[in-house]
Amino acid sequence: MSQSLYAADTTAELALAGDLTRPARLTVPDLLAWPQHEADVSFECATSGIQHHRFTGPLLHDVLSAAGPVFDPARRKDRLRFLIAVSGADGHHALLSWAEIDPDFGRAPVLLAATIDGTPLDRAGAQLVLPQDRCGARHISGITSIRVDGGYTSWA
Ligand SMILES: Nc1nc2c(c(=O)[nH]1)N[C@H]1C(S)=C(S)[C@@H](COP(=O)(O)O)O[C@H]1N2
Ligand SMILES: [Mo]
Repeated sequence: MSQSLYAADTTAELALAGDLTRPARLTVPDLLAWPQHEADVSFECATSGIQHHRFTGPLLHDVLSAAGPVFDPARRKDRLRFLIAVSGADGHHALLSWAEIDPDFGRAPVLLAATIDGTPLDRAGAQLVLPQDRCGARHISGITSIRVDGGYTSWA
């Protein structure tokens, strides 16, 4: 295999899928097209103790909003039934609610990080960064898919 093919094969890509008008496949270089934010985070891991990292990348809210979630953006209540499912290449996954990252509700400054400690994540893939989390478990690395799901409409 040539070097160029090898390089292409190892550039990680993530799928934005689900209830979106503009589903997309994004690489880490694609994430640099959005306004970049920086977060210095400390989190605790049950197995490896306290970790410190500096991440940069766009806000998850900016990237998902650009993909056009199928709610009426003018109606705040319409957004409350939406979930965001984030999955890593190893199958690790977590759910966020849309309201958690929405500026009108939880306003969590969650990043879709493109660099960690100054190193681009082009090959490893984007990483979820939740500066508000005490525990590291939701800092999902090697993200392969983010699914937006507004199907939770069945409560009475
Ligand atoms: N893809 C993936 N991301 C993951 C995990 C995992 O198992 N798979 N573990 C999480 C947990 S439990 C912690 S504490 C942090 C660890 O971050 P570190 O590798 O910088 O210590 O990654 C999180 N992200
Ligand atoms: Mo952990």
